[in-house]
Amino acid sequence: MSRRLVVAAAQMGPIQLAEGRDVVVGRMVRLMETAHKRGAEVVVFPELALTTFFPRWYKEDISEAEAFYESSLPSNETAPLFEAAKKFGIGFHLGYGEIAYEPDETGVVRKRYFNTAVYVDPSGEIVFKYRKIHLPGHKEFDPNRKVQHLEKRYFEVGNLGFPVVRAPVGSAGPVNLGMLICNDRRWPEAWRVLGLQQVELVMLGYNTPAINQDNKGFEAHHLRVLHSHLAIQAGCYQNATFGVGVAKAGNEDGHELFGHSIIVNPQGEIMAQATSWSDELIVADCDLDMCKLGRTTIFNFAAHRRPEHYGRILEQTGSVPPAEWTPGKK
Ligand code: CDT
Repeated sequence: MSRRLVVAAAQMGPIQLAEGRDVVVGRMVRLMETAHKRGAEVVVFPELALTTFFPRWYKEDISEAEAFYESSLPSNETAPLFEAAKKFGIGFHLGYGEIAYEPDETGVVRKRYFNTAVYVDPSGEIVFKYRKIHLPGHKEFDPNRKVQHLEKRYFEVGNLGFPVVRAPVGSAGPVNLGMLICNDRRWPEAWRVLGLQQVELVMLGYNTPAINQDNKGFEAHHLRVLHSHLAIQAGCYQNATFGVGVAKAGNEDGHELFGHSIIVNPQGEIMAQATSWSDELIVADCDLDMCKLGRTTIFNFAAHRRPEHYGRILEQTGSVPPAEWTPGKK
């Protein structure tokens, strides 16, 4: 039986601060319709796809930002996405800000905020959820930055690990699905945890500013895109998986996010790439059996991994200076 799956990346143009969920969801439904017309069986939306990238806006009290989060899925406002999935027989991946009432590490139930993504089956059932682990940016207002990046203020570190779930998707039958969110793509450890669960399709959305405010605004634009692609292509190759990296793009609230959404195969090759900074759908016909080559040869983990030498990866967070060699000293 063929394990071919037509995958769509639904890049989204900017969502302005004042733009309502109804308008955004309408845009997303149109992208799903286009995906269906182009034969796609799964569509991947960006990180925090329902609103502007709100961590750029400082609020002293997080509760003032609650309009940017969802406390249930589906809700009245997001129901059209679930209806479109049913109508078009298409699964979808959605990134959103999540409010959850859950016990924390001390067992106390409280209101918690996460940067979350779900994969939804065409039936409307949520198959699984991932909460972003590598939160970039800072927690407090930084007067030295022209644009804030307050993810550490608005979200807790995800508490669901890096799950991979085998679920039927389109005509391919069961597919090993995994998710990463934006900054996670730059961390090989995250990819490898997915690879160790034989992931075949990594869905990841991003909102990446075109300007590096961490370096007083300087980093060449082409390098910003190169680093995003490099990370996704390497992650796919080294873990023998397809990957769909989907941007929110363009000038949002006066600040630029780069696009360049891509679909990548397990060889690390780009199969499709967005060329606009607007709502744009790209599709690729993925032969999931391609994942076998890497997994059974150069990245046959069982045969070649040496975890007994990877201790530092778990023991250390920051880097430490190396041992020094001094001439003539044994
Ligand atoms: N949203 C997100 O994770 N963006 C980061 C850029 C952060 S710059 C402080 C990214 O890695 O693309």
